[in-house]
Amino acid sequence: MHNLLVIGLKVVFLVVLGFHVVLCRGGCPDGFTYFEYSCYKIHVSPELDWPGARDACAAGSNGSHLVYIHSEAEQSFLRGLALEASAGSGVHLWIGVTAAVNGSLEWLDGSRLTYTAWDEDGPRANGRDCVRLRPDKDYLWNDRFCYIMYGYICEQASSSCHATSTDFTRPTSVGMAATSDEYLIRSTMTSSLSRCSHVCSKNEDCKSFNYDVASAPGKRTCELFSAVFEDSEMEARPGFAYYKPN
Ligand SMILES: [Ca+2]
Repeated sequence: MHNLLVIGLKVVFLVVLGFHVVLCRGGCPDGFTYFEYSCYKIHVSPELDWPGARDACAAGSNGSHLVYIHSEAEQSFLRGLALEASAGSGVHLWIGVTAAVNGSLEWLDGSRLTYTAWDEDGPRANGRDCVRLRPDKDYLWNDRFCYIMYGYICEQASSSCHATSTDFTRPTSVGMAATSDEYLIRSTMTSSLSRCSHVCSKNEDCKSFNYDVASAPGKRTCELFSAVFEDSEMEARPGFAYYKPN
């Protein structure tokens, strides 16, 4: 009976361990959903005006912001997440697009809209300085007055569970097209390419790194790897450049 208890505890321990590893994959906090190196959370309530939603997201960790949508894949992922989160109730959701001083719409970080998914109306402007995903139009984009109260989507960079330097030598596998000897070991926000390169050079386990060249300066993701990826695999990552230190 005693032995059975010990075996039982070992099984529980292994299950907990396995669960932990699954949680680490993608490196998203509880309540967030991982997709292509970002973590997303939809807030259905309380509904907020656009500035309120912006501030609520910015209060989060790891460079959290109102969501930026840069591809058809990301738009499609968010549509699915919105359908799940609103469970058919059809909540409108603010995203991180607003009008600049000159009136043109841009991302919250000042970058241009390189990808858009407007509904058939938009953008209409005329004081509609903020942008929502509208459930009645398949979560396509629609510009709205910023004072209207809607739900919202926050996004932040995913990070490895082993993000501290003491844990640096413990690789965390990520769900990209990786073979068993290819690991993401750390993902962090960084200010520049040289900073990312410096961080890699200071860690003997860092064999190569990815640097996000699409985001605004100061909000770029630096991903360090413990093993070398093939260039062809890195090219599958839009907006990132792959580097191998000398
Ligand atoms: Ca994004």
